[in-house]
Amino acid sequence: MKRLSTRAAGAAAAVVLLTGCGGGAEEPSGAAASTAPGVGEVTTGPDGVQEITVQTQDDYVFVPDSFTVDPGTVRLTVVNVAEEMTHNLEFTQGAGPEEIAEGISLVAPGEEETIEFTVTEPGDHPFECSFHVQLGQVGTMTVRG
Ligand SMILES: [Cu+2]
Repeated sequence: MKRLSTRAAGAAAAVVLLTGCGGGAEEPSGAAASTAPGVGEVTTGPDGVQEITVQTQDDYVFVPDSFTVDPGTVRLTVVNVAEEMTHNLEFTQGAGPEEIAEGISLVAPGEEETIEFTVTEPGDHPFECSFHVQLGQVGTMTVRG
């Protein structure tokens, strides 16, 4: 991936002095990729099922990497907006208060996959992309008590 530097050195420093240096808020915490509408928002579908969409892209993060649901049925979609990277989402075995056998074994670039499962135990249910867990691609679904 190539990075373009748009910073002009030298003469521009004088301008910086005039305008102050507090305006560098253009890059929102490293998230270059835009997020699709509705991603990360837990909503309730017409059938009463909680719905959440998590996005993946050409890096090693889930967006969001944490979300909270109520006990009950959850419909989880992973939308992979990557151009090159394939991801998955599995609940980490033995890490949460209950086992969630359902998982998304593969989401190709540009694809999305949906699973549905039921949770009953409050607490943190860690999940991971098994391809990239060692690169830190993990997240947490919290079930309210
Ligand atoms: Cu991954």
